Parts: sequence; C-alpha cells; structure tokens
Amino acid sequence: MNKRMIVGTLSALALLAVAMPSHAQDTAPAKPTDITMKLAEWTMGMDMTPMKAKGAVMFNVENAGKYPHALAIEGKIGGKDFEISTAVLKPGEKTTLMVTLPAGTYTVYCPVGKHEAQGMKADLVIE
Ligand SMILES: [Cu+2]
Repeated sequence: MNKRMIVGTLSALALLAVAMPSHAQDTAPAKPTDITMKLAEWTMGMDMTPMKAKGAVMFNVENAGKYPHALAIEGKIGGKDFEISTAVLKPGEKTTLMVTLPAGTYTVYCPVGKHEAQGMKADLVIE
C-alpha cells in the first residue's frame, strides 16, 4: 500500500476528531449525570462515591435487596425544605428519577421504615 495514502487518511481522521466536539457543543443539550443505585440491606448502593454532579442528575434505581426500598432526596432550596421520592420498589423493581437541583449538599436516603438509620443514607453534592 502507498505510504502517502495512509498519511492522508490519518490527517483526515484527525481533522474530523477536532471538528466534532465543537459541533456537538452547539447542538446537543446538556447531558444529565447518570448515577446508578442498587438499593439493598443496608446500603444505597451507589456507583459513584461521593456522589457529585453539576446540573441535571438521572438516578437509575434498582431494588437489589429482599425488602421494599425507595430513593428519597432531601435538602433545602432557598431556605425551604425540599423532598422528592420514588415510589416504594419491590425486590427486583427498577425506576428512574431525574432532578435538576441548585448547588448544595442534599441527603439521599431510603424513606421506608427505619432504613435510613440502618445505613441507607448518603450525600449528594451538586456543584
Ligand atoms: Cu430501604
């Protein structure tokens, strides 16, 4: 094969790689941060510790335990109490919860029974 042809193809690919990010920024909406949580006894089962995000967060929640569990997010927005929760999930059930929160530290926990006190609790930092 001709050496010059290989060089030409490589530089064309390099140009494409440089051109693509700026194009993506112009057209693509801000992508939410994906956080996977496998709820179980007695953990929130995050794939990110500590949980940090900027902008929208998409929680992919699964009950990987033997008891019912849910995901709740609690904090203060503008000095007022804020709380949101998924439905209570049976073992094996999955759901998603998407939130866009102002910068701050929030508590993520399981609102079922005394699960929070048993360890189903974590911090979520929105930068
Ligand atoms: Cu629970």
